[in-house]
Amino acid sequence: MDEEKKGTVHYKGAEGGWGSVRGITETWMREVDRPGALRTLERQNKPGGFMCVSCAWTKPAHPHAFEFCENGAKATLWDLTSRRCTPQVLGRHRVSELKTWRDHDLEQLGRLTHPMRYDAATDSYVACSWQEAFEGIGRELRAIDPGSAVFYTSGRASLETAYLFQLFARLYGHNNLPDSSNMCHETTSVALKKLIGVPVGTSVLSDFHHCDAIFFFGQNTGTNSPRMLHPLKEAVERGVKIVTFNPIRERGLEVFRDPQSPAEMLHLKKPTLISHQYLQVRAGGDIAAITGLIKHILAAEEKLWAEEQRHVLDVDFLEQHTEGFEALKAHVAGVGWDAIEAESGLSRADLEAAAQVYVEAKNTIVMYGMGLTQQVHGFENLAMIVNLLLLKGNIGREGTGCSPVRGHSNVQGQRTVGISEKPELVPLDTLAELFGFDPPRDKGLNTVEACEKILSGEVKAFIGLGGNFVRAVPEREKMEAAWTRLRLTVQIATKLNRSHLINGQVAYLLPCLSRTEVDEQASGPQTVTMEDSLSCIHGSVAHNKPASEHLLSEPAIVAGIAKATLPPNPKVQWDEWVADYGRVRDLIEQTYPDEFAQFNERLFTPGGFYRGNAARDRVWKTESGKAEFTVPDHLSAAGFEDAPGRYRLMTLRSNDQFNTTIYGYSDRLRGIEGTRDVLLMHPDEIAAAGLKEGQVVGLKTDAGDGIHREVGGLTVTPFLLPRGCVASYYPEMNALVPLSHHDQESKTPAAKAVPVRIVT
Ligand SMILES: Nc1nc2c(c(=O)[nH]1)N[C@H]1C(S)=C(S)[C@@H](COP(=O)(O)OP(=O)(O)OC[C@H]3O[C@@H](n4cnc5c(=O)[nH]c(N)nc54)[C@H](O)[C@@H]3O)O[C@H]1N2
Ligand SMILES: Nc1nc2c(c(=O)[nH]1)N[C@H]1C(S)=C(S)[C@@H](COP(=O)(O)OP(=O)(O)OC[C@H]3O[C@@H](n4cnc5c(=O)[nH]c(N)nc54)[C@H](O)[C@@H]3O)O[C@H]1N2
Ligand SMILES: [Mo]
Repeated sequence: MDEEKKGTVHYKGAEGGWGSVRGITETWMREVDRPGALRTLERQNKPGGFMCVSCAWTKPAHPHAFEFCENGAKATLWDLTSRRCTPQVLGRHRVSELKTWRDHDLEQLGRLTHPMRYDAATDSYVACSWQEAFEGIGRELRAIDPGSAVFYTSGRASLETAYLFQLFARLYGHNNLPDSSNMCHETTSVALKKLIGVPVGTSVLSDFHHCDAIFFFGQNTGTNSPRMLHPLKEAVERGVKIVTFNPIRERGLEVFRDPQSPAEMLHLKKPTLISHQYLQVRAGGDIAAITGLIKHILAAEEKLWAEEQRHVLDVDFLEQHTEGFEALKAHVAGVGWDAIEAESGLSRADLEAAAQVYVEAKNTIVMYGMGLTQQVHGFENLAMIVNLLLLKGNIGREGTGCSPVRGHSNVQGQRTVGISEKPELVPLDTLAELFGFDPPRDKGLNTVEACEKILSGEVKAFIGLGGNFVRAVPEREKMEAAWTRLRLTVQIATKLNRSHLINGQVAYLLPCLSRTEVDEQASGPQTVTMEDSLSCIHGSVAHNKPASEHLLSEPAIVAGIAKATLPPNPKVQWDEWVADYGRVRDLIEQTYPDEFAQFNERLFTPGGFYRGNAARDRVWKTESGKAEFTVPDHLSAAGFEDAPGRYRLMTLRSNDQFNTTIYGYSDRLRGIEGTRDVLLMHPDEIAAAGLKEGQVVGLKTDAGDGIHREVGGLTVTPFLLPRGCVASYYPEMNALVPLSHHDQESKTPAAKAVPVRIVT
């Protein structure tokens, strides 16, 4: 990035293009001295290759030559790094010293190579054998009440691993299975399940070929799911209108230069304009914005009916398939445009223009991400999306659908195969029969509840299957303090992160294979599987040599701990399952026969095999048996009042990170370089607050709960945000998020509108 663009407002180049290619090569040069790296990237997201470890966007049946994006490549190369975090390397530093390092520098130590145990006497990690680790963990788990243990999953582990992990938890005796999705799309799982009867989206890839409009809320495609830009670009070229609601003008949703197109790369052809209309809604303003859209749609319906006796709405669908339309209609009529404009920050004219796109489109897809789910009234955000779609029968018809854009590459699939704290979502009777035991039937802990019970001291043991729990959750200071009071902490990981430095009294760090590495077991090299955002299941085959000969696969680690913990059970054959993951897939098929029929035969179906979706077939597995309209109780999703000096803080991902993994310090598409310690603010608001560009300030939480939470060292940086909104980066800002600040229904932490004040 040019010197003059440092820390400034907006990057002018398109998403994709040479910038993304340079992003890839820079990481590659830094991280990998292996010649095979490019071959590895060629295999990414292809049949017979491995499925990207980055986002969950679907993998098409006819992939591009390079079916990966800048950030998928970075994620792969991050795993392929030549650096090694051996016990010798780690042993050079006390854990208390490592705690002062930045996230980026911790992971830069490289791939973990040996199982290790924390030695409190020397405040350092020491190597141990796998057997010692398993026996030590088993001993601790046997000594406590199973209900006081928490087994966390980050969304990267395969279906096979996830299935074994949930089975272990239930055989041991709890449903405490929080997942990264509890901080992410749990709002989706709860809201869509209640309103349309399925916990996942209803669109499939071919719908993108048949839609006329796409409404896009709170998702940053250019950074977080760049491969999705291809179908979006193709849609735009077909004349599809994309309407985007986002407080930030995200580059990837404005223009896209296709790295697969030589003409676009050489600037012979103009890059594609993605959004037809771009509405910079205020953080938390989407309920109001959609209320405005619906107001216009209902007015258009009245007008068309009066003038031509024709409908805008799909009245047959409303009649046959939905419940609660009249109540919504009455509610919307009662909300004034002034209130809508004030809360959404958008003008009536703009909202009417956007609504008119919806009125005119035969088929519409709505896509959304964290901007909607991570809000105190996130459930109501999604209920408004469902309301909008139902008006014109835009669910369960070709070219339509509700399409949440998922995060981690297998986060949706883990829930499909039983990682859930909610017993009603898991076929416990089938598990009981298959494995001859009495599974726990009480509700387990989700992420926020697990945090509450860690704070209260009721949780004694934590096993993390990947992820960086302590760094990803809200209420950092208290959580880190409480963490050290746990009796046992076990982290299964590829690279060192902050959660590995805040240890319980007994702590193990267990290194595993990454998805690109050959997983050799007794029956030969193994395949693993994942489910993408569009409910398609793919086999993933690795080709690389493991980063260390001491690594075990995730299934082998889970089985190792389980065997050391549980009494023998003839129906539970950990060794046989680990020897051949095909047998685990047989178990998944037996547990979920409708979704996973002939699982092993269908592993390599091009484009994955679709596991089906009742709402797509207009079968509504809801309480009423119909798709449900909802009258929202709030006009703001933020969950707190505006007040002088109080801002809505959005915690953002940069283009150079994957969640808590910080690749570098370049948020290229937003033009922010060299630092993450920024406070983004509109120039007018900088002036109004009496601040100056470049001034270093702090933020403190303004939640009125008497708890002091503050982060300092943030450079005021002008950025075009809506009124009353400021932004900075996740995970640094998690210290400001109160644990109680979460979606009311699903308990997803509300990280996209946190009440803060500026401290000078
Ligand atoms: N490269 C890369 N890829 C990733 C990840 C990563 O960190 N790096 N993370 C993965 C994971 S786990 C997930 S969950 C996804 C996350 O992907 P996203 O869902 O895109 O999540 P965020 O990056 O948090 O950004 C959310 C977007 O919402 C906007 N926004 C904030 N508040 C509001 C609001 O109130 N209303 C609206 N309409 N918009 C709002 C922000 O400006 C931002 O553009 O990406 C996945 N893919
Ligand atoms: N303020 C704020 N907080 C947020 C969010 C936000 O937008 N704002 N987003 C939330 C969201 S959407 C999510 S999903 C969570 C993310 O929370 P997590 O999923 O817990 O965190 P990650 O950063 O994805 O985890 C990274 C670590 O996973 C390990 N890892 C990587 N690959 C593998 C593997 O193949 N196997 C194993 N076993 N380990 C591996 C590495 O050690 C790496 O350090 O954070 C949430 N927290
Ligand atoms: Mo996520």
